[in-house]
Amino acid sequence: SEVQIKRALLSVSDKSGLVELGKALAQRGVDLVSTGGTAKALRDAGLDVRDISDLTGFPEMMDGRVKTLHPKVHGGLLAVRDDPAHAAAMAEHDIGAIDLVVVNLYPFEQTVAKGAERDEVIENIDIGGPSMVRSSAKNHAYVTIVTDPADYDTLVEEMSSTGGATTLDFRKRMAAKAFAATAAYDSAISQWFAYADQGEMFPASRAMASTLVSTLRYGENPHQHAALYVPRRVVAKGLPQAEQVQGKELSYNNYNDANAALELAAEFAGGEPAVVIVKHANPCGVAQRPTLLEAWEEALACDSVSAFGGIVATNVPLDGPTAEAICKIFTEVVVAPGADEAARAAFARKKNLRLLITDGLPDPRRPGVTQVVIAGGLLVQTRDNGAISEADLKVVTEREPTAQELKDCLFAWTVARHVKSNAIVYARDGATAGIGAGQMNRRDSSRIAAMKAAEAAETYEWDQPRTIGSAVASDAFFPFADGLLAAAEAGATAVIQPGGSIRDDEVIEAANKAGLAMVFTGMRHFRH
Ligand code: 93A
Repeated sequence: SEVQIKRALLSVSDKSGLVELGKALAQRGVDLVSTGGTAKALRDAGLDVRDISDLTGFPEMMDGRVKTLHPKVHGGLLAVRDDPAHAAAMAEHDIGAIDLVVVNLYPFEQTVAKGAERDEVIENIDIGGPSMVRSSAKNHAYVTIVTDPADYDTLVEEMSSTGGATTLDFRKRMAAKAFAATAAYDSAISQWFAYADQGEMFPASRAMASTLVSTLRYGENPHQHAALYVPRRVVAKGLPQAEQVQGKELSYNNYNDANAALELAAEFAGGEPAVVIVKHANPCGVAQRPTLLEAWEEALACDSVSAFGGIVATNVPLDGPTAEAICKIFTEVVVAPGADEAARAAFARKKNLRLLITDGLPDPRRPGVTQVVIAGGLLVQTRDNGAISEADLKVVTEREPTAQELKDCLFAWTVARHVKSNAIVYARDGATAGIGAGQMNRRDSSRIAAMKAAEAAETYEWDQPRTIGSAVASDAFFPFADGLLAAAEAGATAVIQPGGSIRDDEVIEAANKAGLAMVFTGMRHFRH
């Protein structure tokens, strides 16, 4: 099963390692044949090489589009040498066998990545190269295909140990790698065709091609298997890049929840200290205050029952007093862009608490894609990185929101986009007062949020729930007035929502009657 290498066809865009390989082959007396640029590189290094036009009897033409697409090439690659009929065809048409093919392709992905114009991208779709790769890989019983410069050394070693041949085992391995390379190449091309007009999606979805970081003990449930991957191109640093200072290994659910907390904390990057407490991927308390300790206490007060066993993220480095306070309740994970000595010392007493220090905060507005596997398919979409500013808000009620109401509206809105739909978030003075998540109708979410606020008032012995005088955010429009009225009943005085329901008029009228101030964002933030 060893095949002696007598003739090699070299045609490479990435010319690294080419000359060394050429020399090694020449030393073994291999007949070298090459395409234009590759032949020139070999000749410049003083090697004897034949032009492909010599072999085909045709010049390289049409700007190089047709160089190696010729029966003299593909006959030499595809012939079953032990088959008398194939051997006869070779003889009849004067086709010489090619034993080794060294090819790497036009740099399609690199051309896209550098932002080239459409014509240049199209020109970098390699046709002749993949054809040779596939012909040789198919016929690996006789032909050796090498597509990766990293394998040149192995090839030379293989030939040294066999007296200038390759083994079937080696050819098989290289063929498998070759088909993987052409498959990846074509998939990059097909994605570009699908997304070329959507700019950001192509590089982001290519970035999803991932590398394994570690397997996890189990998935969402103990009978499920799980692993953590990172994309080949990291767009935003997050948990996989964080330093775990202490605590047990993170579980699948820990990663999922801690990420939800981190992504929401990141919304407050550069602002006053903020604390996010997450349970089951939903925030159960969020607050922003002049000090981190105050922010923690306010966030905790929103739903101290749910905060038990929660995940905490902050937008600023942790300090000692905050760490001491967090340690008072059972916390699974704490994520922050830093922690001072006092904070680290406080957490060190809680052996099981997982403390993660991130390298900054991920940009919430970064491009990217999310994906969901469905039966028989894969749903891919761009990230929900849309954002509104105060200028985009449209006041739709008779009463304008006060400056404080507007501030609370925007805070509630920021939190709401991180809450599973249907999302209702009450906020007052930069802290959530009640969060209703994941209900199948908006009215139930409203009620749950108000109920949480009432429970908090009871726990903390406040005279009234913090929904009184709050702003309420809804991730999607109120389809009926009832959800809005439930919020008014709970004491909200301002409302922020996308608007766009066919019953907007009814909803606005109800808001006016209840004396509410309401703003429309024009942007929906479903999170299912
Ligand atoms: O333009 S092609 O699709 N048509 C061809 O016939 C062909 N033959 C080789 N591209 C072709 N190639 C590619 O040219 C190879 O895959 C390689 O990437 C490149 C090497 O060209 P040169 O030797 O001129 O640098």
